[in-house]
Amino acid sequence: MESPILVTRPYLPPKEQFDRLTDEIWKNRWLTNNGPLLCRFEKALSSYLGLPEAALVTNGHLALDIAVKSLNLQGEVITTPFTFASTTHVLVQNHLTPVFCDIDEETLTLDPAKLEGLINERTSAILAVHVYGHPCHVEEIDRLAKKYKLKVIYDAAHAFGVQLKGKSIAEFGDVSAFSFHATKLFHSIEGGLLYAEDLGLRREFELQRNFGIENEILVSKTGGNAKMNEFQAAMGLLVLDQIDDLIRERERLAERYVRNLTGVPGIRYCRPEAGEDFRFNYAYIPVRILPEFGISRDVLYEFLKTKGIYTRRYFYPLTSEFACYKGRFSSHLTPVAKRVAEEILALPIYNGLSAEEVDYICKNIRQARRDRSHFIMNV
Ligand code: T4K
Repeated sequence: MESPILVTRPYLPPKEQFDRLTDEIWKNRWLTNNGPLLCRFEKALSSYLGLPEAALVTNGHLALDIAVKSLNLQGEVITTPFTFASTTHVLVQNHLTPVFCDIDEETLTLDPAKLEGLINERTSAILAVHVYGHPCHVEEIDRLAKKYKLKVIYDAAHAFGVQLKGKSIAEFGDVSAFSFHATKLFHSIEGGLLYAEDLGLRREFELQRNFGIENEILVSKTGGNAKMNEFQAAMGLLVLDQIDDLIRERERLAERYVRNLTGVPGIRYCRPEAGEDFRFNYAYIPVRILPEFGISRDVLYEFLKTKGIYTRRYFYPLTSEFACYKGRFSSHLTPVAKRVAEEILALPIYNGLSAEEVDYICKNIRQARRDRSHFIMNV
């Protein structure tokens, strides 16, 4: 392959379409602060997701930050260490204590069987992640949250377009927070979205994203700045127009990976079972490199780089093992997450990745397996 294959590339709409919307921005002379494109984007998104209204913000991290602040959480929050930095940092930055719960082998989301034992009088919430767009065990989490009067936030950064039981994934828990970062299936350059069924929380999101300002003379909260600008909204509107086609294209690429890698010993593709009332988004292609593969995940990762294939170890290390948290948490308490983090490899998937490139990636994975004794001798 001539150019390197990266784990992801942003989808870009035709430039003329973006130019048309930037012409509108020039005409309106309105760049941010609840502009007309932002309002249009918010309406279009709510309608696409089947939600009464949803609040756009600058990015996914600030969506989580506003979720945490709006729920007035205290003490401990049960969460997963198998995630991106943002999920754990948002708790620590808000003076909350993350309590790490292990994940289950199938979905790689919080294992509800391990959750109840971590709840105590200091627990105020569960912050779960629909990692790779795999829905969490929402019913069990809901049952425990009701039993112990806990709030539930879903980090839905990867889950745009996912539906469960005929509803948007956003409709589970007290608050769902999405990321629309450029590397995501659906993006607005940078961006985030918050949804809550509760009207009071929705009002709170509006205040939190704009300094707590109610009107010119009334500031009722100490909120920050998490406003989305008009250029982000323009990009988001155009990507939204294509989203169903983008998901279908990814589904075809995912099926090609499955066909190519089925039967390769030691490769386990992690994705939820398709069901009648479940719509997946194919945001990532996470595979686990198991001992039967014959070489480790890291050796495969380095080998693929020599072939111009840049996979990523999402999510390694566990957030509980980050240098900034040294000595604070023990990853031995989450053994499944620890093992999965050492085996996981996110393979390239993005709109515009060709079938031939998928074949090339899989051919090299199969070759690494065939030549495994060579790697072992060279360690
Ligand atoms: N919660 C979870 C569970 C998350 O995964 C994330 C973000 C968040 C919360 C927070 O949401 P945001 O505040 O970010 O909206 C990337 C993304 O930056 C990050 O949004 C994402 N998760 C994470 C899983 O992936 P990095 O550090 O891996 O990004 P980077 O720059 O290495 O890019 C990845 C690949 O994409 C590279 O191969 C280059 C390519 N790329 C990247 C950009 C930005 C392009 O080809 N074009 C581009 O414009 O974090």
